[in-house]
Amino acid sequence: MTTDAADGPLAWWQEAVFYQIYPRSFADSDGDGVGDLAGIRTRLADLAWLGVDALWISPFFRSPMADFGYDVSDYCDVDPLFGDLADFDALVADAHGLGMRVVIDWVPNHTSDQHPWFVDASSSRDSPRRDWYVWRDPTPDGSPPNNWVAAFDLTAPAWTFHEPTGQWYLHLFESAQPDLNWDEPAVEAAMHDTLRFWLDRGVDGFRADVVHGIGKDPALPDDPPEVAGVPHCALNDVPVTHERLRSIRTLVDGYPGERMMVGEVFLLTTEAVATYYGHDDELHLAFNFPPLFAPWLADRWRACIEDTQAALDPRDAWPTWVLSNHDNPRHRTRYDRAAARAGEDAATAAVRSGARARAAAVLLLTLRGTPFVYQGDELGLTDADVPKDRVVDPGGRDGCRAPIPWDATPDHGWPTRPGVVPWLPIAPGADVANRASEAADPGSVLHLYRRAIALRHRSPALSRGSCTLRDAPDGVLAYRRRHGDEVVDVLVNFDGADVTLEDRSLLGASLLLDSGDAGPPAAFTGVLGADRAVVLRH
Ligand code: ISL
Repeated sequence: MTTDAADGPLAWWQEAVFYQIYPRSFADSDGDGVGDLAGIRTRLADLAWLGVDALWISPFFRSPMADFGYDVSDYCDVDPLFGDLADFDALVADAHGLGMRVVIDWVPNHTSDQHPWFVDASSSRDSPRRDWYVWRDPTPDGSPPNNWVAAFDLTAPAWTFHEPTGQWYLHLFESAQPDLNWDEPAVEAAMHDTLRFWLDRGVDGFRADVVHGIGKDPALPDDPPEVAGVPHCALNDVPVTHERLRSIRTLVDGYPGERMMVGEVFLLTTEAVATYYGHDDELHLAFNFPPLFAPWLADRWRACIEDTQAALDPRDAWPTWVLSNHDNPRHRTRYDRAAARAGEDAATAAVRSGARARAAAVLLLTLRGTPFVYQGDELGLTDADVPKDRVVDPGGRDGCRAPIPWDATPDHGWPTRPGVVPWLPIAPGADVANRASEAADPGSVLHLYRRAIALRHRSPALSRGSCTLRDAPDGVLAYRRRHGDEVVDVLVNFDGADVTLEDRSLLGASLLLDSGDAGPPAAFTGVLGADRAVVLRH
């Protein structure tokens, strides 16, 4: 299967490499053990050095932090924990000065229960804002209005009974995150205003949280029994959402400078995700979850690429690729855990774990579509081991949210005030796997990311060319990227043994990048090393 090369000019967000910042864990400027906006500013030069083009910053808005910022109590202000609006403006100005765009999170499906809108709505059944949220009367037997399951605790209903006013309210996530009712025009208008607020401040776009949730079937029907136990947020998929996304698209496109929206469409097939691009009139980009959850197996990745081409190409929709984010174990940890379950012993894991993570980096940065690097993956981090008494997230997602180790000092760049420790423990291996040590080592995974990003930027075939899957031996994924006369082959060996390729046409091709090597580019010998990915040019 081939995807045609893009002809006309691409938008910046199609050619960009994005970098996700989880601000609590990125860099701390004031010693309270939680990262902040001023901390991010001190590290922008490091990100420019890495070569990323755009930052997606997870929520820093006012929040009681029941879901670490995904429970917003004021969409138009910075939580004091992270700084203030002046810090944000300075951050955007500095990032722009370094040639990097800034995309911020937008959480339209739900607010915090401390948001003045919900405080008002829950004050009385007669509140003028009552219908800004989804309320239902008690059922005769006292059970919740339907069988929808909330995220995180799959035994918990997506409903909480509000004693003072005698009705249930809907929440696809925690009870502290009531769902907004987008059927109410005032809600849509108020949420549009929050977009304008940040667009006027100069953001380049938004990552829209659970954006497929902003339409609900008004009948609120039970989920079918065959998906019992699946949270409703992974199932909610109704036509009215598309209408709302078209209005949002018109608003965003109405601003100069190619503003954009990448949506988190947490649906579990690429086919369903693709519909949220509309016909170039809904989301500019959508996250595609099957590759994020795919195991490290050549045939599974081949299927992910085929499915993406089949679903997106007919719409001229531009793919995204994500290996890790703040909600899931880092890819290195996921692949290691799967290998351990399959019987990989510790000695083998010590060799293969890092090599797999490096090969995955080359895969991520050579596919057709916009790659998103999650902070710390460029250091080859694994998840932190978070002891039970330090788990703070309702979804248990603490391991991938560990603070970024900046150097080899005992506090790894997180000096804190007396009596304070960083909000989560740092991942293992930080004496070596830290920014400063890796920056000084040309063989580090950090330098591999930097080389891969630079290669992508200077190669039209990689940044915008067509992608054709090719035949390959078992355990190897092969694809050819082409733009004009430039032809680039990518080979990824998912197995722990060397493979001799029968395709002699690749012999002598110049080796542009080798995941296992820091050395100068050489010629390809025809042998693909264990757990390696290579990029070749004819
Ligand atoms: O975290 C998950 C699995 O561990 C997902 O189900 C996740 O809840 C889903 O991708 C939606 O995530 C987004 O919205 C949540 C928030 O907790 C996540 O951090 C955010 O990425 C609610 O706002």
